[in-house]
Amino acid sequence: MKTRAALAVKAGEKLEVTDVNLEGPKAGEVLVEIKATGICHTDEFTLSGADPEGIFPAILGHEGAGVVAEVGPGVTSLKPGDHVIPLYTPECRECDYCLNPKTNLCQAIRSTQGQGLMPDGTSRFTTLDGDPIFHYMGTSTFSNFTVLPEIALAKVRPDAPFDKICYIGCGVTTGIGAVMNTAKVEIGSRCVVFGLGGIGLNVIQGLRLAGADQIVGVDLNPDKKAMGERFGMTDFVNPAEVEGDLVPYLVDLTKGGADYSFDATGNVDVMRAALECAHKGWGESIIIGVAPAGAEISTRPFQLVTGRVWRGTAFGGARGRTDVPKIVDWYMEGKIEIDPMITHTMGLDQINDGFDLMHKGESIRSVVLY
Ligand code: NAD
Ligand code: AHE
Ligand code: ZN
Repeated sequence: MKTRAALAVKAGEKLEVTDVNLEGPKAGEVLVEIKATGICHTDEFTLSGADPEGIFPAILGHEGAGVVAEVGPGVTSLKPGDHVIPLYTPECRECDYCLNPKTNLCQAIRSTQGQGLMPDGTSRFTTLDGDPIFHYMGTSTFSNFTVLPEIALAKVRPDAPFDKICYIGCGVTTGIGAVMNTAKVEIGSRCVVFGLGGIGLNVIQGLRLAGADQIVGVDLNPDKKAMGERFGMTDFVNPAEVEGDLVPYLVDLTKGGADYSFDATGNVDVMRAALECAHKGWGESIIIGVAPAGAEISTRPFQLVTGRVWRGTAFGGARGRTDVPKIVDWYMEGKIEIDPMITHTMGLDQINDGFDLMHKGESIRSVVLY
C-alpha cells in the first residue's frame, strides 16, 4: 500500500512529508494505522546525527497510538480494530531479559531493531522509486500506517483518546517509570530533577504521586518554572542565576543532598552535577537523558565510594505490554495528567514546526494528528 510519512532523508535536514510504499505484515507482524504521535527529543537527537545508531533514510517517531488494521500469520494477541500503543522496548515474555525481574530490556529483536529492520532482517518501507527506507526504534510512528512486531504493541482500552495516550508511548511512561520502577522513590524523599521538558515534567508528576516532600526542578529556561509548579515542583533553580557552583547550592537547598536526582537533559556535565548533588551515603542519581555519540560521563570515584549511586533507565523500566495498559487506565481514572503537557498539535504536513518549537524551548510536547 501507499502511506503518507515524514521521511528523514539525511542527518541535520528537515523531514520530507511524502508518500511511501509499505508492504503488508509478515509472520508475527501487525499493520497499524497511527492516529497520533508525539515528538520526543530522542527523535531530534537521531535526526541531528548525534545518534550512533542513526541510519538514513528512515521514518522516525516512537511515541504513537493507533488501531490495528491487519495482522500477519501467527499473530494471536491482536486483531483488526484493537487500539494499540507501539513499544520501542518490546516485551516478548520469553527471552532471558524478560524472564529476569531486574530488567525491562527485552532483547528478542533488539539487534534488527537497531539496524532499522524488522526481525526477519528486511524493511517494509520503500520509496515510490523502490529504494529502501529504514524503520526507527521498531516503531516509525511518523508514518500514517506502519508495521510492527506483535511483541512491540500494547493493547489498550478503546475509549482512551489517541491524541493524549500517544504520549504514554514514551514520555509519560519514561518519567513516571523512572520514579516508580527504577528509583523506587519513598514517601518523604527530597529530589532534584534536571531538565523540565517532556520527560522531566513526568518525573515531577511521578514524584508527586510517590509522595516526595521536596521536588527541585533545574532548567536553564525560566519559562519552564510555571509548568514545573503545575505538576508539583516545590523549588525552581535556574543554573544561570546561581552565584557560585550549582552542586553545593543544591546540596544546601536539599539539606544535605538529594535522596534521588534525575537527569532529563542528555547533557553529560548535567549528569555529573546530578550525581554529585545526591546525598552522601545513600543518594541515587538516575540518568534518563540520551547523550550524543562519543560523549562520556565522569566523576571522582570518591563520589561513589562515599555511597552515591549512578543508575540509568530506558522507558522508565516499564514492561510495555504489561504496564502501558495500566498507565492508560491511570490517565482515564484521573490519577495522572497528560493534557496540559501537550502544548501543541499539528498535522503531518506541519511536523517540522514541532521540531522548531522544541528547538526554541516553546513546547513541552507537540503531537501530530493524522
Ligand atoms: P525536551 O527538549 O522536552 O526537554 C529538555 C529540557 O532540558 C528543556 O527544558 C531544556 O531547557 C533543559 N535543559 C537543556 N540543557 C540543560 C542544562 N544544561 N541544564 C538544565 N536544563 C537543561 O526533551 P525531552 O523530550 O524531555 O527529553 C529529555 C532527554 O531524555 C533527551 O535526552 C531524550 O533523548 C531523553 N529520553 C530518554 C528516554 C529513556 O528511555 N532513557 C526516553 C525519552 C527521552
Ligand atoms: N541509539 C542510542 C541510544 C538511544 C537510547 O538510549 N534510547 C533509549 C530510549 S530513548 C526514547 O526516547 C533506549 O530505550 N535505550 C535502550 C536501547 O536498547 O536502545 C545510542 O546511543 O546508540
Ligand atoms: Zn522518546
